[in-house]
Amino acid sequence: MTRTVRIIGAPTDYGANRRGVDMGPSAIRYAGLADAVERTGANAADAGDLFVARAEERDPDAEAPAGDAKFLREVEEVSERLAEEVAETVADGELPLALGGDHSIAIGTLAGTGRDAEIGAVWFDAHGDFNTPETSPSGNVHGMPLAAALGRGAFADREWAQSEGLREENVAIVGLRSVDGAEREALRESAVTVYTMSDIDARGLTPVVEDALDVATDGVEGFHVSLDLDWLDPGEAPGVGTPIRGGVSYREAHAAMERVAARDAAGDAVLRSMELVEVNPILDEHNETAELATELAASALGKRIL
Ligand code: EXY
Ligand code: MN
Ligand code: MN
Ligand code: MN
Repeated sequence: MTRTVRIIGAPTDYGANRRGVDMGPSAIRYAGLADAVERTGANAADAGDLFVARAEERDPDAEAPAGDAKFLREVEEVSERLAEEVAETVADGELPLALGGDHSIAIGTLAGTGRDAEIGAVWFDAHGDFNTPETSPSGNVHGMPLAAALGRGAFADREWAQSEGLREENVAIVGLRSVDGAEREALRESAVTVYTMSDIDARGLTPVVEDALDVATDGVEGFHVSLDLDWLDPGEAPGVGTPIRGGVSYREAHAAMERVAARDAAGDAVLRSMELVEVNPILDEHNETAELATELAASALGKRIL
């Protein structure tokens, strides 16, 4: 039976401090996502964009009170809406493909995709996204979604932020190269598996991604792929809000997504959901980061060169 991929836009920048990332869903659609999905043989359905309220006073550079997170209430609203949409999509037997928006949308996708099943996740990112309000140097929630989904720190008291079916043992971060002090300690003592860029340098991309997929599929029903475009080198993906030099190449990113597709096809634990985040079109010359996101999604969904 032909798979239906349901595109869900989450046009939010509440988790970041760079305006423009809320236009990510439009930029990715404009880059031809639906056609790219259909060329993999899947049906593409577009659920449109979630409603995201505009805060009257929106000063993204406003300092968060120490030990707090900026716009957490707004992030909660978006997360709850997105979790509903994702959970319903999965219940309908479709594959949710969420479009950010900053990486705080992962709180909603993971809450939705992990609501009724044990899941794993591969987190492709330059960053750990493992801060909590207490440890964050910026107060920006896009640096916290993985910690939130796993109920770390202050998120232990916030049901809405947690992904019921996700356990640290089934999470693998791939591509880490920028991490904060307390965040590094938290990652070290957690059961999350971290593959840094140094691991990729030493072992090569494919063995690392295969190991990460082993972690994310071990004993679970399905896995989530969270693709932060700042995982790639800024030379390939300039349109991101927090670029960090020394990322993966264009081909390495496609190789990773092709391994995702191969694992999904193997059928033990299927690709249950995916998101493309941190695309900020105003930081781009010719929408190339959105185009890259579209191509990578197609590779993850089974597009082949030959
Ligand atoms: N670790 C820094 C912070 O927490 O503010 C930077 C986080 C950037 C997060 C981007 C989405 O990956
Ligand atoms: Mn439905
Ligand atoms: Mn991220
Ligand atoms: Mn990142």
